[in-house]
Amino acid sequence: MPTADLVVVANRLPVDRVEGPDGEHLWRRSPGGLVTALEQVMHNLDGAWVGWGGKADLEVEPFEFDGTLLVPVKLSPADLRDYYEGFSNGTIWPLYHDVIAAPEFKRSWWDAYVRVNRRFAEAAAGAVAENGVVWVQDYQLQLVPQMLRELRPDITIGYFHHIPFPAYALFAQLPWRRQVLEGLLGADVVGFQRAADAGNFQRSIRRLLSYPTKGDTVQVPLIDDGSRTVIAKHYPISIDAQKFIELAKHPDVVARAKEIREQVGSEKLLLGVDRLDYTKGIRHRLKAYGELLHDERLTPEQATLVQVASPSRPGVEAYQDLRDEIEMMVARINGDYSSVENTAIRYLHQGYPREEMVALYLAADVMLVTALRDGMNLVAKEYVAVRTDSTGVLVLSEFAGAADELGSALLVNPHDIDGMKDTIIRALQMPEAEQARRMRTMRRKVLDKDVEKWGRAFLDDVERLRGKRLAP
Ligand code: GDG
Repeated sequence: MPTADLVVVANRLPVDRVEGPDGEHLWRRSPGGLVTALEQVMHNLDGAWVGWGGKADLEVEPFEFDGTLLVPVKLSPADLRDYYEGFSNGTIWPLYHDVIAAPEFKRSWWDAYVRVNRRFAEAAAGAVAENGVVWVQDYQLQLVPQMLRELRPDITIGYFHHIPFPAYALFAQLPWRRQVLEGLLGADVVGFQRAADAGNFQRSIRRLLSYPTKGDTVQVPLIDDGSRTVIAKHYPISIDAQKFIELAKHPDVVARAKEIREQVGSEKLLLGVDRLDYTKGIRHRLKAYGELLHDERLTPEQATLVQVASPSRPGVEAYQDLRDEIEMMVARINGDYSSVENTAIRYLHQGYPREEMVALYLAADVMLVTALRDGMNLVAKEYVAVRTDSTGVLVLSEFAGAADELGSALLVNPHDIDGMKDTIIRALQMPEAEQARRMRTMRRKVLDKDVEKWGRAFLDDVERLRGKRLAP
Protein backbone atom coordinates (compact mmCIF):
# COMPACT_ATOMS: atom_id res chain seq x y z
CA MET A 1 0.00 0.00 0.00
CA PRO A 2 1.27 3.51 -0.76
CA THR A 3 2.13 5.59 2.30
CA ALA A 4 1.95 9.30 3.01
CA ASP A 5 4.00 11.75 5.08
CA LEU A 6 0.90 13.23 6.69
CA VAL A 7 -2.09 11.07 7.59
CA VAL A 8 -5.30 12.51 9.01
CA VAL A 9 -7.45 10.12 11.03
CA ALA A 10 -11.06 11.12 11.61
CA ASN A 11 -14.27 9.25 12.32
CA ARG A 12 -15.54 10.09 8.82
CA LEU A 13 -13.81 10.22 5.47
CA PRO A 14 -14.23 13.60 3.76
CA VAL A 15 -16.48 12.04 1.09
CA ASP A 16 -19.98 10.56 0.79
CA ARG A 17 -20.84 7.55 -1.33
CA VAL A 18 -23.57 8.45 -3.80
CA GLU A 19 -25.22 6.77 -6.73
CA GLY A 20 -24.32 7.97 -10.23
CA PRO A 21 -26.80 8.33 -13.12
CA ASP A 22 -26.36 4.69 -14.15
CA GLY A 23 -26.64 3.29 -10.66
CA GLU A 24 -22.86 3.15 -10.22
CA HIS A 25 -21.22 4.16 -6.93
CA LEU A 26 -19.43 7.49 -6.86
CA TRP A 27 -17.70 9.49 -4.14
CA ARG A 28 -18.61 13.11 -3.56
CA ARG A 29 -16.90 15.58 -1.22
CA SER A 30 -19.07 15.89 1.89
CA PRO A 31 -20.03 19.33 3.17
CA GLY A 32 -19.12 18.82 6.86
CA GLY A 33 -17.26 21.34 9.01
CA LEU A 34 -14.13 19.27 9.63
CA VAL A 35 -13.74 18.57 5.95
CA THR A 36 -13.84 22.24 5.13
CA ALA A 37 -11.42 23.01 7.92
CA LEU A 38 -8.83 20.46 6.79
CA GLU A 39 -9.41 20.74 3.05
CA GLN A 40 -6.89 23.50 2.62
CA VAL A 41 -4.31 21.97 4.94
CA MET A 42 -4.52 18.65 3.05
CA HIS A 43 -4.36 20.26 -0.36
CA ASN A 44 -1.06 21.91 0.38
CA LEU A 45 0.48 18.69 1.65
CA ASP A 46 0.65 15.28 0.09
CA GLY A 47 -1.54 13.42 2.51
CA ALA A 48 -3.78 10.48 3.27
CA TRP A 49 -7.04 10.38 5.22
CA VAL A 50 -8.23 7.40 7.29
CA GLY A 51 -11.94 7.26 8.21
CA TRP A 52 -15.28 5.55 7.95
CA GLY A 53 -16.96 5.69 4.52
CA GLY A 54 -20.43 6.52 5.85
CA LYS A 55 -22.21 3.18 5.25
CA ALA A 56 -22.28 0.16 7.58
CA ASP A 57 -20.23 -2.86 6.53
CA LEU A 58 -18.81 -1.01 3.53
CA GLU A 59 -15.61 -2.71 2.43
CA VAL A 60 -13.55 -0.66 -0.01
CA GLU A 61 -9.85 -0.67 -0.84
CA PRO A 62 -7.90 2.58 -0.33
CA PHE A 63 -8.41 4.91 -3.30
CA GLU A 64 -7.30 8.31 -4.47
CA PHE A 65 -9.68 11.28 -4.42
CA ASP A 66 -8.67 14.76 -5.49
CA GLY A 67 -4.99 14.19 -4.74
CA THR A 68 -5.56 12.60 -1.31
CA LEU A 69 -5.27 8.88 -0.56
CA LEU A 70 -8.46 7.82 1.24
CA VAL A 71 -8.27 4.76 3.48
CA PRO A 72 -11.74 3.46 4.47
CA VAL A 73 -12.27 1.80 7.88
CA LYS A 74 -15.07 -0.75 8.00
CA LEU A 75 -17.71 -0.34 10.74
CA SER A 76 -20.47 -2.90 11.34
CA PRO A 77 -23.98 -1.94 12.50
CA ALA A 78 -22.97 -3.08 16.02
CA ASP A 79 -19.83 -0.87 15.91
CA LEU A 80 -21.96 2.08 14.88
CA ARG A 81 -24.46 1.43 17.66
CA ASP A 82 -21.92 0.91 20.45
CA TYR A 83 -18.82 2.89 19.43
CA TYR A 84 -20.42 5.80 17.56
CA GLU A 85 -23.96 6.34 18.84
CA GLY A 86 -23.11 4.71 22.18
CA PHE A 87 -19.77 5.65 23.68
CA SER A 88 -18.96 8.64 21.44
CA ASN A 89 -22.36 10.31 21.38
CA GLY A 90 -24.12 8.82 24.41
CA THR A 91 -21.20 8.95 26.89
CA ILE A 92 -18.41 11.32 25.84
CA TRP A 93 -20.46 14.01 24.03
CA PRO A 94 -22.83 14.76 26.96
CA LEU A 95 -20.10 14.33 29.61
CA TYR A 96 -17.74 16.72 27.84
CA HIS A 97 -20.55 19.26 27.28
CA ASP A 98 -21.02 19.68 31.03
CA VAL A 99 -23.69 16.93 31.33
CA ILE A 100 -26.42 19.05 29.68
CA ALA A 101 -27.85 15.60 28.96
CA ALA A 102 -27.07 12.64 31.22
CA PRO A 103 -24.14 10.52 29.99
CA GLU A 104 -24.63 6.77 30.09
CA PHE A 105 -21.73 4.62 31.21
CA LYS A 106 -22.04 1.20 29.58
CA ARG A 107 -19.22 -1.29 29.64
CA SER A 108 -20.24 -2.83 26.31
CA TRP A 109 -19.99 0.63 24.69
CA TRP A 110 -16.51 1.11 26.13
CA ASP A 111 -15.40 -2.29 24.81
CA ALA A 112 -16.58 -1.32 21.34
CA TYR A 113 -14.81 2.05 21.61
CA VAL A 114 -11.50 0.32 22.41
CA ARG A 115 -12.00 -2.21 19.60
CA VAL A 116 -12.86 0.39 16.97
CA ASN A 117 -10.12 2.82 18.08
CA ARG A 118 -7.65 -0.03 17.57
CA ARG A 119 -8.96 -0.56 14.04
CA PHE A 120 -8.42 3.12 13.20
CA ALA A 121 -4.93 3.03 14.76
CA GLU A 122 -3.97 -0.01 12.70
CA ALA A 123 -5.24 1.56 9.48
CA ALA A 124 -3.28 4.74 10.20
CA ALA A 125 -0.15 2.76 11.11
CA GLY A 126 -0.30 1.11 7.69
CA ALA A 127 -0.79 4.37 5.81
CA VAL A 128 1.96 6.55 7.27
CA ALA A 129 5.48 6.72 5.85
CA GLU A 130 8.55 6.17 8.01
CA ASN A 131 9.10 9.09 10.42
CA GLY A 132 5.84 10.61 9.14
CA VAL A 133 3.10 12.49 10.95
CA VAL A 134 -0.39 11.33 11.94
CA TRP A 135 -3.00 13.90 12.90
CA VAL A 136 -5.90 12.36 14.86
CA GLN A 137 -9.21 14.26 15.00
CA ASP A 138 -11.64 14.44 17.85
CA TYR A 139 -13.39 12.68 20.70
CA GLN A 140 -14.38 9.51 18.87
CA LEU A 141 -10.68 8.56 18.65
CA GLN A 142 -9.11 9.48 21.99
CA LEU A 143 -7.30 6.15 22.36
CA VAL A 144 -5.75 6.20 18.90
CA PRO A 145 -2.65 8.29 19.80
CA GLN A 146 -1.38 5.81 22.39
CA MET A 147 -2.24 2.77 20.25
CA LEU A 148 -0.40 4.33 17.31
CA ARG A 149 2.65 5.13 19.40
CA GLU A 150 2.91 1.46 20.33
CA LEU A 151 2.52 0.35 16.72
CA ARG A 152 4.78 3.00 15.20
CA PRO A 153 7.33 4.49 17.62
CA ASP A 154 9.05 6.27 14.69
CA ILE A 155 6.20 8.68 13.88
CA THR A 156 5.10 12.02 15.38
CA ILE A 157 1.47 12.21 16.49
CA GLY A 158 -0.91 15.16 16.82
CA TYR A 159 -4.44 15.06 18.24
CA PHE A 160 -7.00 17.87 18.00
CA HIS A 161 -10.02 17.93 20.29
CA HIS A 162 -12.91 19.80 18.62
CA ILE A 163 -15.27 19.79 21.60
CA PRO A 164 -14.79 21.11 25.14
CA PHE A 165 -12.68 19.27 27.69
CA PRO A 166 -14.67 19.30 30.95
CA ALA A 167 -13.72 20.37 34.45
CA TYR A 168 -12.09 17.70 36.59
CA ALA A 169 -15.16 17.12 38.77
CA LEU A 170 -17.15 16.08 35.67
CA PHE A 171 -14.39 14.20 33.85
CA ALA A 172 -13.79 12.23 37.05
CA GLN A 173 -17.20 10.53 36.57
CA LEU A 174 -15.87 8.56 33.61
CA PRO A 175 -15.10 5.00 34.74
CA TRP A 176 -12.32 4.79 32.11
CA ARG A 177 -10.86 8.24 32.86
CA ARG A 178 -7.26 7.08 33.23
CA GLN A 179 -7.30 5.06 30.02
CA VAL A 180 -8.65 8.07 28.12
CA LEU A 181 -5.94 10.39 29.49
CA GLU A 182 -3.22 7.84 28.68
CA GLY A 183 -4.74 7.40 25.23
CA LEU A 184 -4.51 11.13 24.51
CA LEU A 185 -1.02 11.42 25.99
CA GLY A 186 0.21 9.04 23.30
CA ALA A 187 0.27 12.17 21.10
CA ASP A 188 3.16 14.62 20.94
CA VAL A 189 0.77 17.57 20.59
CA VAL A 190 -2.75 17.60 22.08
CA GLY A 191 -4.68 20.61 20.79
CA PHE A 192 -7.80 22.21 22.26
CA GLN A 193 -10.14 25.05 21.25
CA ARG A 194 -9.84 27.23 24.38
CA ALA A 195 -7.13 27.83 26.96
CA ALA A 196 -9.69 26.68 29.56
CA ASP A 197 -9.98 23.25 27.85
CA ALA A 198 -6.21 22.75 27.92
CA GLY A 199 -6.24 23.82 31.57
CA ASN A 200 -8.96 21.29 32.44
CA PHE A 201 -7.02 18.54 30.66
CA GLN A 202 -3.82 19.37 32.53
CA ARG A 203 -5.65 19.48 35.86
CA SER A 204 -7.10 16.02 35.25
CA ILE A 205 -3.63 14.73 34.43
CA ARG A 206 -2.18 16.11 37.66
CA ARG A 207 -5.05 14.75 39.75
CA LEU A 208 -5.39 11.32 38.18
CA LEU A 209 -1.92 10.47 36.88
CA SER A 210 0.30 12.77 38.97
CA TYR A 211 2.37 13.70 35.91
CA PRO A 212 4.01 17.13 36.19
CA THR A 213 2.74 19.93 33.94
CA LYS A 214 4.36 23.27 33.26
CA GLY A 215 2.99 25.98 30.98
CA ASP A 216 1.79 24.26 27.81
CA THR A 217 3.62 21.00 28.47
CA VAL A 218 3.13 17.70 30.27
CA GLN A 219 6.02 15.41 31.21
CA VAL A 220 5.02 11.80 30.59
CA PRO A 221 7.34 9.40 32.42
CA LEU A 222 8.96 6.66 30.32
CA ILE A 223 9.31 3.08 31.57
CA ASP A 224 13.09 3.12 31.32
CA ASP A 225 13.59 6.41 33.10
CA GLY A 226 13.35 9.96 31.82
CA SER A 227 10.25 11.54 30.32
CA ARG A 228 8.62 12.59 27.06
CA THR A 229 7.32 16.12 26.54
CA VAL A 230 3.74 16.49 25.33
CA ILE A 231 2.43 19.90 24.26
CA ALA A 232 -1.14 20.47 25.50
CA LYS A 233 -2.42 23.88 24.46
CA HIS A 234 -5.16 25.75 22.64
CA TYR A 235 -5.32 26.30 18.88
CA PRO A 236 -8.74 27.91 18.23
CA ILE A 237 -10.13 26.56 14.96
CA SER A 238 -11.43 28.91 12.30
CA ILE A 239 -12.97 29.04 8.83
CA ASP A 240 -11.83 29.72 5.28
CA ALA A 241 -12.93 33.34 5.56
CA GLN A 242 -12.00 34.28 1.97
CA LYS A 243 -14.14 31.49 0.56
CA PHE A 244 -17.13 32.75 2.55
CA ILE A 245 -16.51 36.34 1.40
CA GLU A 246 -16.35 35.21 -2.22
CA LEU A 247 -19.67 33.42 -1.83
CA ALA A 248 -21.18 36.46 -0.12
CA LYS A 249 -20.25 38.62 -3.13
CA HIS A 250 -21.63 36.22 -5.73
CA PRO A 251 -24.55 37.90 -7.53
CA ASP A 252 -26.78 34.81 -7.20
CA VAL A 253 -26.23 34.69 -3.43
CA VAL A 254 -26.82 38.43 -3.07
CA ALA A 255 -30.03 38.12 -5.09
CA ARG A 256 -31.16 35.15 -3.02
CA ALA A 257 -30.57 37.08 0.23
CA LYS A 258 -32.76 39.91 -1.06
CA GLU A 259 -35.43 37.43 -2.08
CA ILE A 260 -35.43 35.83 1.38
CA ARG A 261 -35.88 39.24 3.01
CA GLU A 262 -38.77 40.13 0.77
CA GLN A 263 -40.51 36.82 1.22
CA VAL A 264 -40.15 36.77 5.01
CA GLY A 265 -41.63 40.22 5.02
CA SER A 266 -40.94 41.27 8.61
CA GLU A 267 -38.99 44.43 9.43
CA LYS A 268 -36.12 42.50 10.95
CA LEU A 269 -34.88 38.95 10.65
CA LEU A 270 -33.40 36.94 13.52
CA LEU A 271 -31.47 33.82 12.51
CA GLY A 272 -30.36 30.62 14.21
CA VAL A 273 -28.32 27.94 12.39
CA ASP A 274 -27.38 24.79 14.26
CA ARG A 275 -27.18 21.06 14.06
CA LEU A 276 -30.23 19.87 15.99
CA ASP A 277 -28.24 19.25 19.17
CA TYR A 278 -29.04 19.86 22.85
CA THR A 279 -25.73 21.68 23.30
CA LYS A 280 -26.77 24.46 20.94
CA GLY A 281 -29.33 26.12 23.24
CA ILE A 282 -32.12 26.12 20.64
CA ARG A 283 -34.81 25.64 23.32
CA HIS A 284 -33.51 28.56 25.39
CA ARG A 285 -33.49 30.75 22.28
CA LEU A 286 -37.06 29.80 21.39
CA LYS A 287 -38.16 30.45 24.95
CA ALA A 288 -36.65 33.93 24.95
CA TYR A 289 -38.19 34.82 21.59
CA GLY A 290 -41.58 33.32 22.56
CA GLU A 291 -41.64 35.35 25.79
CA LEU A 292 -40.81 38.55 23.92
CA LEU A 293 -43.90 37.93 21.78
CA HIS A 294 -45.96 37.08 24.83
CA ASP A 295 -44.83 40.22 26.66
CA GLU A 296 -45.69 42.25 23.54
CA ARG A 297 -42.18 43.63 23.40
CA LEU A 298 -42.06 42.19 19.87
CA THR A 299 -44.53 41.17 17.16
CA PRO A 300 -43.83 38.77 14.28
CA GLU A 301 -44.21 41.76 11.93
CA GLN A 302 -41.31 43.42 13.69
CA ALA A 303 -39.01 40.41 13.89
CA THR A 304 -39.33 36.90 12.51
CA LEU A 305 -37.06 34.10 13.71
CA VAL A 306 -35.67 31.78 11.02
CA GLN A 307 -34.28 28.66 12.69
CA VAL A 308 -32.34 26.14 10.61
CA ALA A 309 -31.93 22.95 12.64
CA SER A 310 -30.03 20.53 10.44
CA PRO A 311 -30.82 16.87 11.15
CA SER A 312 -28.25 15.21 13.43
CA ARG A 313 -27.69 11.83 15.11
CA PRO A 314 -31.26 10.57 14.65
CA GLY A 315 -30.26 7.18 16.08
CA VAL A 316 -29.55 8.63 19.56
CA GLU A 317 -32.56 8.83 21.87
CA ALA A 318 -31.71 12.21 23.41
CA TYR A 319 -31.78 13.72 19.91
CA GLN A 320 -35.20 12.25 19.14
CA ASP A 321 -36.54 13.71 22.39
CA LEU A 322 -34.97 17.08 21.68
CA ARG A 323 -36.53 17.17 18.22
CA ASP A 324 -39.97 16.48 19.70
CA GLU A 325 -39.56 19.20 22.31
CA ILE A 326 -38.37 21.82 19.85
CA GLU A 327 -41.08 21.04 17.34
CA MET A 328 -43.71 21.27 20.07
CA MET A 329 -42.35 24.67 21.14
CA VAL A 330 -42.26 25.99 17.58
CA ALA A 331 -45.83 24.84 16.96
CA ARG A 332 -47.07 26.44 20.21
CA ILE A 333 -45.35 29.76 19.56
CA ASN A 334 -46.53 29.85 15.96
CA GLY A 335 -50.06 28.86 16.99
CA ASP A 336 -50.22 31.60 19.59
CA TYR A 337 -48.54 34.51 17.81
CA SER A 338 -48.47 34.02 14.02
CA SER A 339 -51.10 35.55 11.76
CA VAL A 340 -52.26 34.53 8.30
CA GLU A 341 -49.80 37.08 6.93
CA ASN A 342 -46.89 36.62 9.35
CA THR A 343 -45.26 33.51 10.74
CA ALA A 344 -43.32 34.00 13.98
CA ILE A 345 -40.84 31.16 13.53
CA ARG A 346 -39.75 29.68 10.22
CA TYR A 347 -38.44 26.33 11.39
CA LEU A 348 -36.38 24.32 8.89
CA HIS A 349 -35.36 20.78 9.83
CA GLN A 350 -33.22 20.39 6.71
CA GLY A 351 -29.68 20.66 5.46
CA TYR A 352 -28.90 23.29 2.83
CA PRO A 353 -26.14 23.98 0.31
CA ARG A 354 -23.48 26.39 1.51
CA GLU A 355 -24.79 29.10 -0.88
CA GLU A 356 -28.19 29.09 0.82
CA MET A 357 -26.55 29.32 4.26
CA VAL A 358 -24.58 32.37 3.17
CA ALA A 359 -27.72 33.98 1.69
CA LEU A 360 -29.42 33.45 5.07
CA TYR A 361 -26.46 35.01 6.90
CA LEU A 362 -26.69 38.02 4.55
CA ALA A 363 -30.42 38.33 5.10
CA ALA A 364 -30.16 38.25 8.90
CA ASP A 365 -30.07 41.45 10.96
CA VAL A 366 -29.29 39.50 14.10
CA MET A 367 -27.54 36.13 14.39
CA LEU A 368 -28.35 34.14 17.53
CA VAL A 369 -25.66 31.72 18.72
CA THR A 370 -26.83 30.70 22.17
CA ALA A 371 -25.03 27.40 22.80
CA LEU A 372 -25.05 26.06 26.36
CA ARG A 373 -21.59 24.64 25.66
CA ASP A 374 -19.72 24.55 22.35
CA GLY A 375 -16.09 23.80 21.48
CA MET A 376 -15.84 26.76 19.11
CA ASN A 377 -18.97 27.36 16.95
CA LEU A 378 -18.06 28.07 13.37
CA VAL A 379 -21.48 29.53 12.53
CA ALA A 380 -20.57 32.63 14.56
CA LYS A 381 -17.36 33.09 12.57
CA GLU A 382 -19.12 32.46 9.24
CA TYR A 383 -21.74 35.14 9.98
CA VAL A 384 -19.04 37.66 10.84
CA ALA A 385 -16.98 36.82 7.74
CA VAL A 386 -19.80 37.40 5.25
CA ARG A 387 -20.93 40.77 6.69
CA THR A 388 -18.66 42.69 4.34
CA ASP A 389 -20.58 45.97 4.83
CA SER A 390 -20.10 45.69 8.63
CA THR A 391 -23.82 45.68 9.40
CA GLY A 392 -25.53 43.02 11.51
CA VAL A 393 -25.35 42.00 15.14
CA LEU A 394 -23.98 38.77 16.59
CA VAL A 395 -25.52 37.59 19.86
CA LEU A 396 -23.05 35.04 21.19
CA SER A 397 -23.07 32.69 24.15
CA GLU A 398 -20.15 33.10 26.51
CA PHE A 399 -20.09 29.28 26.67
CA ALA A 400 -19.06 28.93 23.01
CA GLY A 401 -15.30 28.84 22.36
CA ALA A 402 -15.77 31.65 19.82
CA ALA A 403 -16.50 34.05 22.71
CA ASP A 404 -12.78 34.11 23.58
CA GLU A 405 -12.00 35.77 20.25
CA LEU A 406 -15.27 37.57 19.49
CA GLY A 407 -15.58 39.71 22.59
CA SER A 408 -17.21 42.48 20.52
CA ALA A 409 -20.33 40.39 20.02
CA LEU A 410 -23.23 40.89 22.44
CA LEU A 411 -22.26 38.16 24.87
CA VAL A 412 -25.06 36.31 26.69
CA ASN A 413 -25.58 33.64 29.30
CA PRO A 414 -28.24 31.48 27.59
CA HIS A 415 -29.50 30.19 30.95
CA ASP A 416 -30.51 33.76 31.84
CA ILE A 417 -33.70 34.05 29.78
CA ASP A 418 -34.44 37.62 30.93
CA GLY A 419 -30.91 38.68 30.07
CA MET A 420 -31.21 37.05 26.67
CA LYS A 421 -34.55 38.80 26.00
CA ASP A 422 -33.03 42.20 26.79
CA THR A 423 -30.04 41.44 24.59
CA ILE A 424 -32.23 40.44 21.64
CA ILE A 425 -34.11 43.75 21.93
CA ARG A 426 -30.83 45.63 22.22
CA ALA A 427 -29.52 43.85 19.12
CA LEU A 428 -32.65 44.71 17.13
CA GLN A 429 -32.36 48.37 18.14
CA MET A 430 -28.61 48.77 17.80
CA PRO A 431 -27.61 51.91 15.84
CA GLU A 432 -25.69 51.23 12.63
CA ALA A 433 -22.57 53.01 13.87
CA GLU A 434 -22.31 50.66 16.85
CA GLN A 435 -23.02 47.63 14.64
CA ALA A 436 -20.18 48.69 12.35
CA ARG A 437 -17.74 49.31 15.18
CA ARG A 438 -18.34 45.89 16.70
CA MET A 439 -18.50 44.04 13.39
CA ARG A 440 -15.25 45.56 12.12
CA THR A 441 -13.36 44.43 15.23
CA MET A 442 -14.73 40.90 14.89
CA ARG A 443 -14.07 40.73 11.15
CA ARG A 444 -10.45 41.69 11.63
CA LYS A 445 -10.06 38.72 13.98
CA VAL A 446 -11.81 36.20 11.73
CA LEU A 447 -10.13 37.35 8.52
CA ASP A 448 -6.71 37.40 10.10
CA LYS A 449 -6.91 34.12 12.00
CA ASP A 450 -8.33 31.82 9.34
CA VAL A 451 -8.34 28.05 9.18
CA GLU A 452 -5.09 27.90 7.26
CA LYS A 453 -3.31 29.67 10.12
CA TRP A 454 -4.94 27.27 12.57
CA GLY A 455 -3.64 24.24 10.67
CA ARG A 456 -0.22 25.77 10.29
CA ALA A 457 0.08 26.68 13.99
CA PHE A 458 -0.79 23.12 14.99
CA LEU A 459 1.42 21.40 12.43
CA ASP A 460 4.33 23.77 13.15
CA ASP A 461 4.36 22.55 16.73
CA VAL A 462 4.17 18.95 15.53
CA GLU A 463 7.07 19.60 13.15
CA ARG A 464 9.14 21.14 15.92
CA LEU A 465 8.80 18.00 18.03
CA ARG A 466 9.42 15.82 15.01
CA GLY A 467 12.65 17.72 14.34
CA LYS A 468 13.78 17.12 17.91
CA ARG A 469 12.91 13.43 17.69
CA LEU A 470 14.79 12.94 14.43
CA ALA A 471 17.85 14.94 15.53
CA PRO A 472 20.71 12.57 16.29
C1 GDG B 1 -17.87 20.67 16.19
C2 GDG B 1 -17.90 21.36 17.55
C3 GDG B 1 -16.55 23.23 16.58
C4 GDG B 1 -24.78 23.46 9.60
N1 GDG B 1 -25.94 23.20 8.98
C5 GDG B 1 -25.67 23.22 7.67
C6 GDG B 1 -24.32 23.50 7.48
N2 GDG B 1 -23.78 23.65 8.68
C7 GDG B 1 -22.36 23.96 8.91
C8 GDG B 1 -22.13 25.32 9.48
C9 GDG B 1 -20.77 25.14 10.14
C10 GDG B 1 -20.81 23.68 10.57
O1 GDG B 1 -21.81 23.03 9.82
C11 GDG B 1 -21.18 23.52 12.04
O2 GDG B 1 -20.06 23.87 12.82
P1 GDG B 1 -20.20 24.26 14.34
O3 GDG B 1 -18.87 24.76 14.77
O4 GDG B 1 -21.26 25.28 14.49
O5 GDG B 1 -20.68 22.98 15.13
P2 GDG B 1 -20.45 21.36 15.23
O6 GDG B 1 -21.03 20.66 14.07
O7 GDG B 1 -21.06 20.99 16.54
O8 GDG B 1 -18.85 21.10 15.25
C12 GDG B 1 -17.82 22.87 17.37
C13 GDG B 1 -16.46 22.40 15.31
O9 GDG B 1 -16.59 21.01 15.59
C14 GDG B 1 -15.13 22.63 14.60
O10 GDG B 1 -14.04 22.34 15.43
O11 GDG B 1 -16.61 24.60 16.23
O12 GDG B 1 -17.81 23.52 18.63
O13 GDG B 1 -19.10 21.03 18.27
O14 GDG B 1 -19.73 25.27 9.24
O15 GDG B 1 -22.15 26.30 8.47
N3 GDG B 1 -23.73 23.64 6.27
C15 GDG B 1 -24.51 23.44 5.18
N4 GDG B 1 -25.83 23.13 5.29
C16 GDG B 1 -26.46 23.03 6.49
O16 GDG B 1 -27.67 22.77 6.55
N5 GDG B 1 -23.96 23.54 3.97
